[in-house]
Amino acid sequence: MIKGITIIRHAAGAREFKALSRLFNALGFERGRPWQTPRGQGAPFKAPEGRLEIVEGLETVHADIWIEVTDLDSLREILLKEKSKAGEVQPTSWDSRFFVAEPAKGLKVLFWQKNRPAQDAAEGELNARGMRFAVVVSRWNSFITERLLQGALDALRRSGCAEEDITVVRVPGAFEIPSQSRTLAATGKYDAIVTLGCLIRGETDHYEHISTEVTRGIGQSAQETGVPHTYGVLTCDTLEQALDRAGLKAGNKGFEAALSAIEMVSLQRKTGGRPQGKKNSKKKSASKTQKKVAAR
Ligand code: DLZ
Repeated sequence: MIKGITIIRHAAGAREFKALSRLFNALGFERGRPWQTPRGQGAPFKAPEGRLEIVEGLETVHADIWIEVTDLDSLREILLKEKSKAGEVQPTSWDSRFFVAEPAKGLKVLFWQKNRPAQDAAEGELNARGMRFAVVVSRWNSFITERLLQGALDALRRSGCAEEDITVVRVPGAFEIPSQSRTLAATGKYDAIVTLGCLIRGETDHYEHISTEVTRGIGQSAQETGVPHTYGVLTCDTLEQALDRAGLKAGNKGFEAALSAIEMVSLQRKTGGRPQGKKNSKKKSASKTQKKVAAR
């Protein structure tokens, strides 16, 4: 029933409103839709995750808002650069570090980050801000694939991906997914490709051939272009099974495929894949393989 949590901060005048909007934008929050009426204005900012936590007892630090972050030190640098008050980083008693900032008079914001053991394995994060995705979805069994698409879009938006960074491309059937995915990957415009389709065994005697070819083609496109592709193509025996995997009993495989895509982009950036920022928009940034593929 509950959809979200909103914390309202009344800015002390238009100047503070502008300064806070600028700062929160610089910190990496996704901007919501701003509003303005004769009585005032609002600038919403969204976080990938929201929590309401009720605390009793020993907690001594006071702040109006607590924000969990993935890179505490860079964030503090941004605040200092923006001439915001930011206290020293301190350890908590719960295996984390934090500092308190006061970006406007009387507004205390606590930023914290969980400690991770040094030997922790590299893994991707689920923040899609600044990442660009193409979603290739087939129309065959659209009753199912449109649900997968809604799941994928939901995952991307909730993870901070901006609307203009999502491109949806529809193809006739699952068989067409690999070639279109490859065309898109080769443009160099996307950080990852999410593939969505639905093959139902009962409806086709060449089910085995199509599903093998689709799976192989998607994998091959990923390997040859270097662009992560994730697999949200259902291969089911019955419509009922497909329905379960498109939002009923077994979750939504479109949502899962989109989350995997975000994680893979993040991981690729951490492990020396395509550099952040240079990604994609200019032809110059495409890898040699991508250029070769594009030229075919
Ligand atoms: C032909 C066909 C059949 C029989 N079944 C499916 C299916 O269950 N799911 C799907 O996505 N596509 C199916 N197709 C269409 C092929 O994927 C392809 O679009 C056509 O053969 C045209 O190349």
